[in-house]
Amino acid sequence: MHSLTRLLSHSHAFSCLVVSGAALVAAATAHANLLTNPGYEVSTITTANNVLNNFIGFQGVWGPELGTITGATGGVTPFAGSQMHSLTNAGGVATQTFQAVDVSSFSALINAGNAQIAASAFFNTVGGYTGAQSSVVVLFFSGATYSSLLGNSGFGGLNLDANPLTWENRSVTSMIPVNTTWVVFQGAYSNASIGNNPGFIDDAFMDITAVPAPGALALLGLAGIVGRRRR
Ligand SMILES: [Ca+2]
Ligand SMILES: [Ca+2]
Ligand SMILES: [Ca+2]
Repeated sequence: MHSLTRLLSHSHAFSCLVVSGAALVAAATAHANLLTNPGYEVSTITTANNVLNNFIGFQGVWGPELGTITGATGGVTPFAGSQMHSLTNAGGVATQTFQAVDVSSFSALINAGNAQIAASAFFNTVGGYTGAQSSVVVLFFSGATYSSLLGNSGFGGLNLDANPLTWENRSVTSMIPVNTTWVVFQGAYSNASIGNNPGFIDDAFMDITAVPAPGALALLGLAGIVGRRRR
C-alpha cells in the first residue's frame, strides 16, 4: 500500500535556475505545468521508493516501480518529442510512476479552500490485446513525508484501445485539501491488464487553478437560473 503512493525529483531545481526568467512568467499563468520533465525528453529517472521516501531529495524526478524512458519501440511512437515513459509489470495490483511536487507556494489559495488541481497524461500500449487499464491520481500531503498523507484526488480506470497508433488521455480534477504542501503525481497501469507487455505514458500535465468559493458558486448558479428564465 505504501509503495503505491511514492514520488521523485532531482533535476527540478536545476532546470528552474536555467530558465528562471521564463519560469517566473509561466508561474503567473493559469496553466503552467507543475511537473518537471513532463514529456520524458530527459532520460533521468529514479525509483518509486526514492521518491516516496524522500520528497525533497527527489522532487521533480520520475520514479517508476519498474520502468524506463525510451524512444519508439514495439510499434509505439512517443505522443510528442522523441521519448516516452515505459512501465512494466511490477507485481501486485499496479505498476506505477511517481513525481513529488512542492506546492507550498500555493498555500494561501489552498488554505482558503479555493485551489483545484488538474492532472492528466496520455497512455498507449503495444498492439494486439485489449483491456489495458491506466489511471492518473494525485496524492495530497501536509508535509514532505509520505506519512503526512491527507488523501487523494480519486481516479478511474481508462480502458485503452488495442491500437498502438493511438494515444488516449486520462485526467482527474480535485479540490486540494487544506494544509496540503506537497502533492505526488501518480501514473499507473493495472498489472493484470497489461500482462507482460509495456504500458507507455507521455505528456503528463498538472496544474493548480483558483476556483470560486462556495458562496460565489451559489451566486453563479442563481445567475444561471435567471439566464434560463430569460430564454
Ligand atoms: Ca515525449
Ligand atoms: Ca506494483
Ligand atoms: Ca492505443
